[in-house]
Amino acid sequence: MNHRHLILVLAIGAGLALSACKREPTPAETAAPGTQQAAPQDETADEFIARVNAELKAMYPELTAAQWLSSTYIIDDSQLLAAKANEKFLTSLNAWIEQARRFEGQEMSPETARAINLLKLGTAMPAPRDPQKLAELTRIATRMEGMYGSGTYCSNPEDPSSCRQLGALEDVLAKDRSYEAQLDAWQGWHSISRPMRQDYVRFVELVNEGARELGYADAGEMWRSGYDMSPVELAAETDRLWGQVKPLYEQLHCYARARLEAQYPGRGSVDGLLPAHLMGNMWQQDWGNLWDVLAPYGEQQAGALDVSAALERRYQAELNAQLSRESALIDIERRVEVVRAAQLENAKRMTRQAEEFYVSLGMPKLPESYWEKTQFIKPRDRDVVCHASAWDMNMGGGDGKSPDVRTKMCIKPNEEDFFTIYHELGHVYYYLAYNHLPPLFQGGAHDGFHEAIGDTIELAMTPAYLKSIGLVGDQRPSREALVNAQMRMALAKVAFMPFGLMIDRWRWGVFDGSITPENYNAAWWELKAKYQGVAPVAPRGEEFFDPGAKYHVPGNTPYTRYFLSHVLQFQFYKALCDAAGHQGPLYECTFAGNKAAGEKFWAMLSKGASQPWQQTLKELTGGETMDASAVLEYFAPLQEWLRQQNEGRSCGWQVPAPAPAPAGNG
Ligand code: X8Z
Ligand code: ZN
Repeated sequence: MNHRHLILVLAIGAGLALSACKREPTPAETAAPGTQQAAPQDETADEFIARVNAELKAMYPELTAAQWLSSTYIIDDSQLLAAKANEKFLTSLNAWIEQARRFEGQEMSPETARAINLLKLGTAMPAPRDPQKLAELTRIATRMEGMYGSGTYCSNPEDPSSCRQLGALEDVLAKDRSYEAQLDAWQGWHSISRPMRQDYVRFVELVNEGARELGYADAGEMWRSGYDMSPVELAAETDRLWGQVKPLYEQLHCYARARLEAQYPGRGSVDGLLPAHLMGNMWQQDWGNLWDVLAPYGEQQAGALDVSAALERRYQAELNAQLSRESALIDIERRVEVVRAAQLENAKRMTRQAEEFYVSLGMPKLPESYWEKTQFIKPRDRDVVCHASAWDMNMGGGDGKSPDVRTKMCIKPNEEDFFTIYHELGHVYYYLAYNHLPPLFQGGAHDGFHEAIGDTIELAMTPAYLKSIGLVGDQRPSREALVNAQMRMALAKVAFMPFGLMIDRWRWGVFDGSITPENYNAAWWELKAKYQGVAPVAPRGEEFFDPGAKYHVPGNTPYTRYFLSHVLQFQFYKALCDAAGHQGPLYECTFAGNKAAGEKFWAMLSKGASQPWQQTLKELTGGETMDASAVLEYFAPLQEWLRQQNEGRSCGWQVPAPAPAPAGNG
């Protein structure tokens, strides 16, 4: 959620948004029937918050159940139910916020004041009070997310067998080095969001109206208000942090461009920018799939670090084992079943491996219900939202119910998905750690903290750790091996940072009106050029709606959280390495199996959103500010290597001037 809390709660956990990501709204004075009591007249602020906590927890399972269904079984009926459940929730939220006004200016405990503030920031999707508009908003939000989840590109509209969804198109970018095949996959996926454009325009009007009713200038300002500092300060913080890492990114960009130019002579860059379809990833946010093009040293020199290949081999072995138990005359239907059983078994095995890391820190095992209710692989018989998410269905249960936590993914045997499992379990362990808190405090210290938990563990997945779980072979220490290991991490983490920033630069502009619907796509590509140094190879005019091809836009999940997470996770990692007594360079540290580190981590998680994040950060790291110096410390050897590699190259890029407006309107 957005900021800390509610959203998270809901969103992450639930669903409005998905994953630890999502949103909700606000609205009317009167709750829909059955959602809540009218406010007792003589209620104190403490009693009010206790009542909201109870009502929230009581209504939560119905909301999350509807959202889970609509994300794992996309049909009109499930969408209707999800939109309705959301409507009910947002109506209640608006009513609570309205009721909270009575206490403005009154003395109250800091906890209660904090809870009221969290309530106001409770959604990334502030809804207008007008019930008609509120209902319209929930329908649009549900529809956009459904369009994303069921998005399908048919390269030949006459031939159903030519139709592919996101996962298959992503595989092309990940594995196929044909320039044309990648371009087709990239353009194909970016065709699915064209019909979202009108919905998005209306969506922006509605959430802005909701935000204004709550006293914010627009929805973007509301998003920026959830960080225990002013919205202006938060924006400045993101600029400052980006300034710290930008020189490193520019070196990585320069190196990648040179390698691409060698791989695709004459078309490896577009006037110095990286071609959007050649980066191994639909959004150019993670370049890890380009390992075959970008690895500094070959396996002879540096040893193997090919986690995807190892995971694929494991899966094949699982499949062969299952097939060997079948009759030689197995028919096609049965074979499909066996393949799916092997995929499921493999996905669970990957997840168990991730769970083991957390357990090795002294954290609990995942509840049995996690294994029963999670979606591990893409179902065959229906559309789902494959974008990974972690869910807290019931805020820890209680009243005889156990915690119901789940993840929803379409796991494939590759490194990216393997890492994403660790990421998602970070959300799940955060839920489990703060489930003891009152519902309004069940959220991250801020939303960037929620995103950083699993990623902190990813940083501890060193080559030595990967070897210990049998995914890579012997690692002989050498300069070359170090550079390769650092590059592998940089392609995931450093490449991500400008992307983590640009998405909300776009949305902040859309919400504040500086980007208008006539400029949606132009502004998008201008920001892609400015921050990432990425460009499409053919014009992307306003007939397209390229932002809608990234989950978090139709899903309305704020994105600054991921940028902040990519800074924080290095701070957390360093602190946990210290707690584990690590000596030596930061990048060599893994705290796997270290109970002292685990205890410190868990202590932070159990604080949830109950205090300002600065305090929580201080308890873990000793400092109260976000700071990218740990990123630079970690990547120091790589940065030096890149500097040498790039010597004599002219690095950097120019942002192309905006295309001239079409003539013709006088
Ligand atoms: O959306 C996610 C997670 C769920 S919160 C899978 N991430 C961002 C993305 O995929 O765009 C994780 C990293 C960035
Ligand atoms: Zn996440």
